[in-house]
Amino acid sequence: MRGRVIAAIHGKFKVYDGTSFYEVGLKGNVRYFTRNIAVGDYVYFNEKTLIIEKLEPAFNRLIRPRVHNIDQLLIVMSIKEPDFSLLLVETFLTYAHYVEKIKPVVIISKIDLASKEEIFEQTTALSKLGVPYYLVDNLNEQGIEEVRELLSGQTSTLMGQTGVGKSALINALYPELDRTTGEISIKGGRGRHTTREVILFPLGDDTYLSDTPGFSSFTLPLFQDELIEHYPGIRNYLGKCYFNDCQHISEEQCAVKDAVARGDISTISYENYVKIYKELPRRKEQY
Ligand SMILES: Nc1nc2c(ncn2[C@@H]2O[C@H](COP(=O)(O)OP(=O)(O)OP(=O)(O)O)[C@@H](O)[C@H]2O)c(=O)[nH]1
Ligand SMILES: [Mg+2]
Ligand SMILES: [Zn+2]
Repeated sequence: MRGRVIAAIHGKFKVYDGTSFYEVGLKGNVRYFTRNIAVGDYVYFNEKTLIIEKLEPAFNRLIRPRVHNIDQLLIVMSIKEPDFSLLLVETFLTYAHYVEKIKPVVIISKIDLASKEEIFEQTTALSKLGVPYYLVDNLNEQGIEEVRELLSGQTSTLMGQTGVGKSALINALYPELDRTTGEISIKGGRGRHTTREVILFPLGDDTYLSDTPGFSSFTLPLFQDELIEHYPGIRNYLGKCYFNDCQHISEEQCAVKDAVARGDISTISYENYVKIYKELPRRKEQY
């Protein structure tokens, strides 16, 4: 039998074959499997013994959230509570480009909490980056139909800080899934019903959506000199600077800095790039 892993619980896996659900396990030398199988993987298992026999290679693997074979990354960012952060959106977009074969979209949630002007400021920044975005109010079900259409026939995963409304979005899309959502405490700590596990929901017609735990910080798995290849907006200027190995920080005749001066790249976006660059490790020289 071939099925898709939709949840992983204490070394057991819940698998869906398109019609039924199975709880399958591992036997023998399993270290390879436990280290490699994640939600979203396709596995072959024995229907009688319920033992996984083979793992199909994944076409992509996200480490955080840990989920495999994902077509679309839904980056959820609330306009407020917590505050919108272009820096985080750009970090996630960089990650999506690094992962490969995944299409990122940004979902701005909690639009009921902000004015049109505040929303416009953020959507303008996203347009400049060339990333598609959606606006939703999960509680009053605004913009939900558009997201539902986006999901059709795809495997999508939610990604975002804790409390931005990922589980609430699933509830608005598919009330029958009945996701518990968290109340954010006044101190801005974790919600009481914060999502703890990655879970993939089969929604019919080859459509899958995964809910994931939120996080408060995210570090890119990149060295400094790799950032230019993946950073949204800035990556379009790769190879256009005077110096081949230009990092767009303090070099002369830099196409990126020219683009900032012209307004083609926003100053905020460029400052975010520099900030992230400085926090990444430098690649060790190899001789
Ligand atoms: N005003 C408003 N509140 C929302 C909206 N979406 C979610 N919320 C509230 O925000 C809080 C957090 O929502 P969750 O869906 O639990 O957030 P989450 O992203 O799943 O959080 P984690 O599971 O911790 O990662 C809850 O109190 C929701 O009711 C929205 O569109 N508007
Ligand atoms: Mg949640
Ligand atoms: Zn440059």
